[in-house]
Amino acid sequence: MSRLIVISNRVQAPNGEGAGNQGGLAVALSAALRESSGIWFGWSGEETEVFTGQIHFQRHDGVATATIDLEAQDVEEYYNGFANRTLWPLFHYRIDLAEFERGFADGYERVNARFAETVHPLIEDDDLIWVHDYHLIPLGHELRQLGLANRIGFFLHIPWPPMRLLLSLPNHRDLVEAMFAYDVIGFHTRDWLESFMDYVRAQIPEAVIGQDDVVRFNGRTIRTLACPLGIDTQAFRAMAEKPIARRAFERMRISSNGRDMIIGVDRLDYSKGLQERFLGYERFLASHSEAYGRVFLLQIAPPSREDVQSYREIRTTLDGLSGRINGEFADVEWVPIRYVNKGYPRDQLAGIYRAARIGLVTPLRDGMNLVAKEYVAAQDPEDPGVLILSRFAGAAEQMEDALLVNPHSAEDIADAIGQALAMSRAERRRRWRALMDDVEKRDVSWWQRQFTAALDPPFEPMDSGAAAA
Ligand code: GDG
Repeated sequence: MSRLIVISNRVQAPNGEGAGNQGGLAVALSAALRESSGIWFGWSGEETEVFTGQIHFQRHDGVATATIDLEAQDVEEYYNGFANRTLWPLFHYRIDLAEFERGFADGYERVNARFAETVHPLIEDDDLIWVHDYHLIPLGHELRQLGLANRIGFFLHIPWPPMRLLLSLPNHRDLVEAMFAYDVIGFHTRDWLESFMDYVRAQIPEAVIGQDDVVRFNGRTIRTLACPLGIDTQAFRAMAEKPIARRAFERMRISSNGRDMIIGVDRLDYSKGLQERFLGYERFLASHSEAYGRVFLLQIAPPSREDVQSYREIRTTLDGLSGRINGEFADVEWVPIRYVNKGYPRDQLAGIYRAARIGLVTPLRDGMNLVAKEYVAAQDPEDPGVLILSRFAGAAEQMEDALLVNPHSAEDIADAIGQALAMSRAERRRRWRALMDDVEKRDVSWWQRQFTAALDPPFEPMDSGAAAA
């Protein structure tokens, strides 16, 4: 078995919080790393005066990690800059928020080169390399420049934008061409994969797109695939049954006081459609006076990326909007929105999800969205809640039994809330079963196996050109 080297911006190795209390991705990657005696490499999250390339080796719960510190300028240009102010908005179709600065692009290139130079000596001949996400798109190319011949895969956790949007990125072709250094490129959905292929077809005519989504370029063969990330379903279900989750469930039931709870859980990020969600809920209240005092929305929104201006702005907007809606509809015994700007431990979240009649997951654009899957996994099979899900989340491709909505339409959201509250138990159970079957089948281990099997195929697919010769 080849050793696996996982490379991502930040390392999320086990933190000793106990089974299930760790995000599914960290659990699955940690399991694969343990099994192959691999290493997880990334940025420590710390800053240093001058970049030294010094690696901090640690071991967490049997997982070896290797981290490096970055200079303040690296963090500003690579992380807050190109990753979070250029690529994140652009790839989430928010060209209005994307900032294009040469300094950001230079910092991005510099840090990717630093990652490559630092990790390179750790890599042995038979290792499989698995690079994650938009922070590190050119890393494979940087590693090839250093002469690395190993199999290298890349998985993108966010959407791939439509070609016409990507054209607004200076040097867009360099970014995409660099991806041909990988052997495997994975996306969550067919949609994102097809947008990638559209770009390649139109902008890189030298690349040949063959059958089964294979791209040939400059003598290299790159396999692309749609491989939806799942959650650690079993662990999450087990966690929802544990005493801490049960206590959180009971506390929510008591504090709900017989009212139906609608739950939203999202990082405070403009891609999550929180403003539009609040407006949709407001529309529901405005047209359903019978719901006054009988329903409330609990929105948990831990702040993120507070160094970036657009994230500070969304916080101000939501403070104002939740205040306005509460001011308009609340009475002395009822507040329609509980808006909470902090995070909760996963086991408590599981209990809170279970207590909610509706899971309201309405991102404007999302690579996948794991909250939708967690909400489903936490439900009581006898009396499950209803998932309302944005059509524009990658998860919608697999979750057609949710109530799918256009997150930009307040009317759509309002109608879906009304429909969910009125839904019979039989229909709730039917929809939940269908959703849960897939959440169980395509869980995070399934995803990890699919990707690593593509990266490390049991035999090389026969090249038709070579076979003819
Ligand atoms: C990116 C892509 C893709 C949230 N609040 C708390 C908390 N969370 C956890 C959730 C969930 C995770 O964070 C969020 O995952 P999402 O998938 O919903 O969204 P992003 O963070 O934007 O992730 C996304 C994902 O990468 C994986 O590929 O699905 O499309 O944008 O697990 O539960 N966890 C805790 N407390 C909180 O308050 N403990």
